[in-house]
Amino acid sequence: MSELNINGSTLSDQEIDESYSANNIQVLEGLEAVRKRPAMYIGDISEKGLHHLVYEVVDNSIDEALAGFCTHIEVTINEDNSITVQDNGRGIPVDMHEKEHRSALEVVMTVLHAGGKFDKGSYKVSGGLHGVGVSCVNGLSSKMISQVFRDGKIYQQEYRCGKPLYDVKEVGVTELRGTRQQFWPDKSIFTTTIYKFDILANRMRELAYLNAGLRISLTDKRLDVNAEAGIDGERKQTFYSEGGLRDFVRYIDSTRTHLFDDVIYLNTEKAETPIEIAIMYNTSYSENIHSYVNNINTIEGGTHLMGFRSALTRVLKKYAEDSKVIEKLEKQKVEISGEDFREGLTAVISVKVAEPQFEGQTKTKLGNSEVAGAVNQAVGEALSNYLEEHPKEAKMIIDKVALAATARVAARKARESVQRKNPMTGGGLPGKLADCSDRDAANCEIFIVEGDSAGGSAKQGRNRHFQAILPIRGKIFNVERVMWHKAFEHEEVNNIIQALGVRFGLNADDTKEANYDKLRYYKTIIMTDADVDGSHIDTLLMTLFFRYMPQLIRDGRLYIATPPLYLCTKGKVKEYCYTEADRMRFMDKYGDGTENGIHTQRYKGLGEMNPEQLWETTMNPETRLLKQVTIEDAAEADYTFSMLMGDDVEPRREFIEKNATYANIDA
Ligand code: 0RA
Repeated sequence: MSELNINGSTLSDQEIDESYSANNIQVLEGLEAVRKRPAMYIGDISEKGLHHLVYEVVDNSIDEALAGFCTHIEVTINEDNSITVQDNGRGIPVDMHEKEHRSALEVVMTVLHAGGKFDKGSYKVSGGLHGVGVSCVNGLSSKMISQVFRDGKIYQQEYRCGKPLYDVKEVGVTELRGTRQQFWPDKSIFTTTIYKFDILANRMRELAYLNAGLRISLTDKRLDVNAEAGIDGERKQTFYSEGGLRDFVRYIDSTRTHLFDDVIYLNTEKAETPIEIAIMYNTSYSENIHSYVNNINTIEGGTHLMGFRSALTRVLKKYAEDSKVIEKLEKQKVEISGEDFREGLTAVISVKVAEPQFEGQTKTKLGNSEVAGAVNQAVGEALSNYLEEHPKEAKMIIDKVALAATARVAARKARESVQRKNPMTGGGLPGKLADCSDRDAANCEIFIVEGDSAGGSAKQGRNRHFQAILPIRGKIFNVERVMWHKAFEHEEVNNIIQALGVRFGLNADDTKEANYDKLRYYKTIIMTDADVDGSHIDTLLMTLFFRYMPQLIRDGRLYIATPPLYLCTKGKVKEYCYTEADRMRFMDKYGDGTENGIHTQRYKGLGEMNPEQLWETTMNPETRLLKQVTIEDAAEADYTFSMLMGDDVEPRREFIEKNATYANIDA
């Protein structure tokens, strides 16, 4: 057993345990449960769960900001991959807790769900996706140190795996005010304990937009990690937004062409529900609504979104009627549907709900029925006012709605005539598809393969029982730049959709939702060359899935195959290397420092491998490496896709320069 050094005296783990009272042991059992079933509390124990620890701790500081006492939160990734979160709030109370006979700080840190117990005045609105509180983080950390700066003093308590090492004590004086938490995620619990700057930065940016006026800084002190990202010394980014959601929609839409420059904005309270909404119209054809409840991204939507949509439709419909646009459309036998009002709309909706009921598969769907009415009313008022005061912009919106309706009806007619000629409904599969024999989708996977020749190798190399191959010709077209229905006129896109068995536009109200009831494969695997063109095709395909079949990504069914970059040979030893680092390791292991003696074959294309090699390296489930595509942050993904695929060249070039993996080897 390890020994711990506290204040110069050395205590064994056993002594630490024994120095605690009976009522403490009960608490320890609480955190033991967290350690036994971590995934139940923080979702998972992979990279995602690891980063959620930071969000839990930051959420406590956000609550203090929402209560009006904290303006600045500093998050630091330390050199040893521990995390420090420091705020300038009132500091967690340290006085004796009457019932528990110990410091309030200790209760907060060691009792599950004790987070907001002392704060009777204001309700706790944040609390993370899982809302488990900081004690959970403590339980999942091999070490944690809490410091409170209050009344000129520094108070401190330290923990191992959630167990306090000593009572809260004074350790010094300070002029600061606030709370400082440092934790070391337990290596025996998490599959990785290496933090990623970009993942934390995305969430901190989002939080800064969602909480106008709050400054959040993120510092990475790991010099080696920074050097790899091409940064000399410490890396620091500060997130601050004066305009809140107004700035957020501008950020999301920054690489799209605006229909007009205004942001339609409201910030109000209805039925004791704070509601903040920002809306922008752009010339694209997609609808992008990002909704939040208590700073949590509600990807499954819910009552707040329903209220928003119904107010938007109601107000715009009324405006279209009053301006005789509807009459004109009716003469052309075009009826407007709800979705027409949302084409080219980007919106962020943020509500704060005292007792949120989260429903749905991922518990990210708001269920509180009273919120629908509140949002409906707030949006109705604000939007009517805006349209009344801005007739020029109002006309632009209505013209766009009319165009969307006309195009949608024309597209449906075209689609119906195609369907009649070539009935898809009877299971007509694309001619290029080499299907698998198993009919149970749960067992099956489809490879979308770049190029006919690689497609040929894949067909020969595959296990035809459960692996289907669909070759596609080079670059599919960019769905980000065209009206929604245009994609269906494109042969390669149609082949993919038909092969997958996903259906569109079959709902009664002709909505854009895809229907996955007849999905034919549980895994869709994109397989392209390991070069710049291959990456481009990956991106085009991911754009298609993100914009048209996002549920497939959310369900974890989209993957990218990883063909090896090199085959390294030294005598009889052969190794496939999937990264530059793999190759360096091989060199270190087998080289004599000069690279002579070692043979390196660089695979640029899938076609350079024979069917057996392709199976062995890239397709065999036993040995292959698949990258799962995820949407951790929908707003950021929205921004990234519109930036990568949109009209603006400069941000795209910067992004590629920063993220290119192939640049150095293909140069
Ligand atoms: C409850 C009451 C008070 C402060 C806090 C909670 C508090 C909690 C956290 C967690 C991270 N940072 C925090 N800052 C403050 C203060 C009550 C009082 O001083 O009257």
